[in-house]
Amino acid sequence: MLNAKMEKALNEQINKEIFSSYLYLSLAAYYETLNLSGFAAYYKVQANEEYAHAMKIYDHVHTRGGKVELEAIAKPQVEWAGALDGLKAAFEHEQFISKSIFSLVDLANELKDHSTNTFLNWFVEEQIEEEESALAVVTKLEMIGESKNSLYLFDRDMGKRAAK
Ligand code: OFO
Repeated sequence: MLNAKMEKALNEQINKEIFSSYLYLSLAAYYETLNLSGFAAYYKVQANEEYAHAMKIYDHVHTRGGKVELEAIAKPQVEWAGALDGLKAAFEHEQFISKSIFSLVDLANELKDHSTNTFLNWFVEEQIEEEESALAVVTKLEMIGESKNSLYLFDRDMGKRAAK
């Protein structure tokens, strides 16, 4: 049975993951306006992954006899200062999500909730990957600088991202 504190914190994380999905869909829509369809496709895939993260937690709450209570999802940012700014914002957001996952692990430790602790291992690993890939695309776009040809090729590569 889930401790009430853990249940509340997991519900909050469901909200954060769905917000992440919403944020990345908003970022995808922004890249459509820049005619960067590969970037847009990349963040549409990311948006679906975030929804899947929320559903993993949703399932865990039910498996442990808890109750899922959905809250309102905040409006995400809709404009960025350019292609690079959007990628940097995504990296910052992933760092924020990592901190949130680490707090959940701390809470699971404090409550001696071993099953949630084990469940969260997947998220800890996932955040390493999420931060790494978010930073990798920032670094690549910084290397490209003002080169339109390279941006064209990078956009094409971004569009090749497949769902996990
Ligand atoms: Fe759910 O990992 Fe990104 O936010």
